[in-house]
Formats: sequence, structure tokens, C-alpha cells
Amino acid sequence: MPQDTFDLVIAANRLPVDRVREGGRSVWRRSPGGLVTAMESVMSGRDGAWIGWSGVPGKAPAAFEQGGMSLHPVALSAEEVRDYYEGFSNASLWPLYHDVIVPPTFRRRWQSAYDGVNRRFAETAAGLAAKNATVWVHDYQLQQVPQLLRELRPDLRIGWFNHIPFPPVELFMQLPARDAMLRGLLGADFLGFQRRTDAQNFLRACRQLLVDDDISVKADVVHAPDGHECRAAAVPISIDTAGMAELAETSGVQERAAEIRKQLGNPEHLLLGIDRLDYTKGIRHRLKALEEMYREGTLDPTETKFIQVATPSRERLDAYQHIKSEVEQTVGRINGEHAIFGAPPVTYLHRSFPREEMAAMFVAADVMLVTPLRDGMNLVAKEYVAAHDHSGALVLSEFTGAANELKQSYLCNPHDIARTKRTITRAIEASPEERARRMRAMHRQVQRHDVQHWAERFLSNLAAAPRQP
Ligand code: GDG
Repeated sequence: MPQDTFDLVIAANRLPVDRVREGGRSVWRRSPGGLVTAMESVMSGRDGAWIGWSGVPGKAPAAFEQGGMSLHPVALSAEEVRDYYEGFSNASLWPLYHDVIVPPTFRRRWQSAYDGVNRRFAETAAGLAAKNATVWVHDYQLQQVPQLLRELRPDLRIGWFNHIPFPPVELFMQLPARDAMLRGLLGADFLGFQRRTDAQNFLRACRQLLVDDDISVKADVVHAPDGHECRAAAVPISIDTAGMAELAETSGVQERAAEIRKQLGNPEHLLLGIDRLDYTKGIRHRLKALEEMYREGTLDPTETKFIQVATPSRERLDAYQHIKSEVEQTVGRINGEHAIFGAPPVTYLHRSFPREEMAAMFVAADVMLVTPLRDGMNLVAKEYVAAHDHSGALVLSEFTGAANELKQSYLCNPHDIARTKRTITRAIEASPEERARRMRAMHRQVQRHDVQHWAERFLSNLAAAPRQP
């Protein structure tokens, strides 16, 4: 008989697999993105359930087993996809939490859809969790689930992890639903953030915006109105370091890496960028720096090639269509000005690739360019480091969570194009000894702090939370 309750339940906007149509029939395919990459290796071997949306609007498919997990699709109507997902989550919260790189849009209709979907997730989790079970809620799409779930099931241990930044209170307070977001989160026993600053921003928002209410904040603990304590702390996420390192060493990946370099004419220097096509990732700033370098002759287009993988993302939103056309125009202009027959300096790939191909690109690249304007962590930076132990160089934006940990990278401020150019040059020209020294130190860091370490830290913080009085 199939199991009907679980000791560990994950609630995330998306399931780790997407419902897609292939050859006229519906099949499940692994979904892209940082959360899935991280949680997949955490959940393997644990007997748990995962609830999330299938990626297709309409009726939810039945629950099913995959990779040792019980997957429970949550239904979203087409209107909810528009208002809860594309609207409130990705046009209000996402830009607001990423330092208003594009202006957030607020609509009252979106908020009620967000409330309704959060309630559905809370009810589904309440129905699947065994007595005294642990429920681990993920990310900005589900900020009301902790409180709703606590009301339904006060016996549960509830944790929430924020994969994206939590903004300074001066920005956060723009959100019309700010009180509801804070109160929703306070239903948790433990809130995990990527950086200490994010946890502090959250605590400061509680102190400043819920001041007249029945809560109090002492150090990293908020005393909620029902008397329970909610702790907030930094638990930076990581990757399956050993998995990536082993994959990078396989002969298939090594051969493919050599082949990629050969296909590009065996350039002296190969630079690489891999991002979801999102305005937060700083792809435009990166291309601007490279365009100037090709123009000025600091980079020779026959010697230095650049691969940009831009995985399609949120394509129905205006801001994403806009960044896509800007990036594509710039790539077109650079190649138009500097290509020689059959050998453009920039190879632009707007699609997804299997993990093996990603690993081959990491291995092939001499310099990895990770230049977000704001990023919760950035797993790509850590994956590049995992794929190299003594070669390669990482240019990394100061505005990523990863910059707190990968201190031997070539740090840059992507807004400062002149210095970013100099930083790229330094990374390209660094001696093999300097590269090896920096990469070894970073490799050790991601080896010690891998995704299992992150999950254990999160779950032990959650387990240590005092029971409700
Ligand atoms: C959010 C936060 C935080 C990408 N394209 C392909 C592919 N990927 C994989 C990468 C990496 C993951 O997706 C992307 O993770 P990031 O961290 O770079 O970025 P977000 O998607 O924005 O993730 C971020 C993360 O959550 C985790 O907390 O770090 O700050 O924004 O693993 O390798 N994988 C494959 N093919 C692709 O084409 N196989």
C-alpha cells in the first residue's frame, strides 16, 4: 500500500520535474534551476515527499514516485500562473528582492492569487506530513505557507529557506503586502538565508515594520504572537561538489571539452558565462565589457573566444523579453564587427544542455565570468570551481552570495565597466602558479561546504528550534 504520510516534506513552487510534451505525449523531464540542482542530491536516500507545481496549468496529475521520492503535484489554474507566479512572484517580489534592478510592479489582484496558492500548498503539506514531521518550505513564492501551516498543524517543525536575497528594509517597505509577508514567515521555527546580511535585513524589517504589534525581536530570534520563537540565520547553499568533480574527470567530459575548444579553433583563451537569461545576472554588463575589449584590441577576437549559455527563463514577462533582445543585439553587434569567416568571437547558446555538456564547458573554459548585479548565491560559480582543482580562473561579482565564500576569485563590481575590464585581463593573464593557488583554495572551500553540509546545517538548526510552549 502506498505511503500516505511522511516525516520530511518539501514544499517548493516547482516539482523537481516538469510536465512536458514529447512526440505527442506528456512526459516528466528534470526541471532547470538552482533549487532543483541543490535539493535533488539532498533528497536522494531520504524517504520524503515533495509538493510543487508541474509547470503546466490546469488539473494536477496524480502523485507518483521518482528517484526514491514521492512527488505530489499542486494544481495552478492559468489565471493563478499569471497572477501568483508571473505577477506577484516574478514581477513584484523578484525585482524588489533583487535591489529593484528593474522596477517592481504591484497589483492587488496578484496578491489574492498569491494568498490562495499559498493556502493550497499549506493544506497539501498539512495532509502529507506525519505527526511531528518536518516541513521544509522553499523560496519567495511561498512566504505565507509557514504561518498557514502552523495554524493547520501546530505539531510540525516548519523551516523556510530563501534562495534569493532578502532586501534592505528601505526597499522591502515598498511592498504593499509587506506585513503579510513578514507574518507569513514568522510561522516558521527556523528561517535560513544565503548571507548574514539577508537574515539581518529580515530581522530589521520585523523590528521596524511590526513594531506596534505583539512581536519582539532579540538578537536573531523573533518572538511571534502565539508565543513560539522563530530564528533567522545564514545557511549558505552549495552544490554536489564531489559529483561535479567526478563528472569533470570522466574521459567523456574531458574529450568533449577538448572537442569544444577544437570546434572554436583552439583559442588561446576561452571565456565562459552560464546563466538563466535573467536581468539580475549581469549578462549585459559582461557583454559591454567584452565588446569594449574587442574594440580597443585588449582582446584579440581570433585568440580569445567567449561562450555565453543563456538558459531560457520566464519568457512571457516583458522584462525578460527586453533583456533577451538587448543581449541578442549586443552579441550580433560584437560578432558583426569582429568575426572572421566561420569564427565569431562570441558563441551564444539560448537553450538548455545536459549536465555532461555543462561540465565539458566548465572544463574547457580558462576563465569563468559570473557577473550578476544581485544574486542570492550563484551555483554556477561553485560548479566551475568544483570542475577545476588547479587550473582556470573565476571572475565573480561582489553582489553574489558566492563572493562571501569564494574569496580567491577575481572579484569585480559589474557596474564599474572600466575595472571589470581590468579584472578580466588580470584573470586571463594570471600565471599558472597564481591560478593554481587561487583555485586550490576555492576548490577546498566547496569541497568542505557542499550541498549535504548545507542541508544538514539547515535541518539541524530546524531540529534545535525549541518546541512551541
Ligand atoms: C536561485 C538563485 C541561488 C543552468 N542552465 C542549465 C543548467 N543550469 C543549472 C546550473 C545551476 C543552476 O541551474 C542555476 O543556479 P544559479 O544559482 O546559478 O541560479 P538561479 O536559477 O537563479 O537560482 C541563486 C540558487 O537559487 C540556489 O539557491 O544560487 O542565487 O537565484 O546549477 O548549472 N543545468 C543544466 N542545463 C542547463 O542548460 N543541466
